[in-house]
Amino acid sequence: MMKLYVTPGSPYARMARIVVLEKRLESRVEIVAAKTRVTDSPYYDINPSGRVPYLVCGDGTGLEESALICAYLDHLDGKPAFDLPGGDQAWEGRRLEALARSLVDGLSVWGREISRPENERSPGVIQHETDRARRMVDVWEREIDHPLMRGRLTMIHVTLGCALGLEARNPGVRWRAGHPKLCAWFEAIAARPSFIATAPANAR
Ligand SMILES: N[C@@H](CCC(=O)N[C@@H](CS)C(=O)NCC(=O)O)C(=O)O
Repeated sequence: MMKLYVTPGSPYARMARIVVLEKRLESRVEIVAAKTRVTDSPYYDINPSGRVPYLVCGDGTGLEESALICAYLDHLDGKPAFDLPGGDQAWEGRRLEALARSLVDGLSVWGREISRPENERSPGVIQHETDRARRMVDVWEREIDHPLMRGRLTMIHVTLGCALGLEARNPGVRWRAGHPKLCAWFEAIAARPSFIATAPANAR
């Protein structure tokens, strides 16, 4: 049995949880709640970086980084489903994945900031991430028409879906207004059972 360490609100951990469900790996991967961002958490003995997601494979090897963990899980059966396209579309796929990751990275910095006690928050960081997210959502309203975004589910979709899903965790993340195509795209992906089962709660 493998162990996947997660926190309920982490978008990165959510990507791995989605792959577990989409690939029907529930019986092979135990989901374990990790205690992150506290002094001396016992979790640091398991994963010294203290980050989630973290996958402990059957032989005890530990893997960090959502992209690596998702690829590992996806390849277990020898029939990967979420890999980016190859051939002519390879660079386009990687470009779009990077764009989705850039959005989730910025929203995560913002989310981390608002999870601090109020007197420790940086208004400058929050403003910077608010502005970045606004610009990037405008970009995504155009990119969402890209044929790759309308094709089979890949890590690009999973990453973007988890980024946009952060609206449930941060009331400042209001990406919907003025972005009807992105809204329609998101509604479809958010309705997948794997997305419903891993949807972040409002509580931080
Ligand atoms: N690049 C990493 C990012 C993982 C990450 O930043 N996870 C956050 C939760 S969203 C975390 O574990 N934070 C705990 C900490 O910083 O101590 C990935 O893709 O897996």
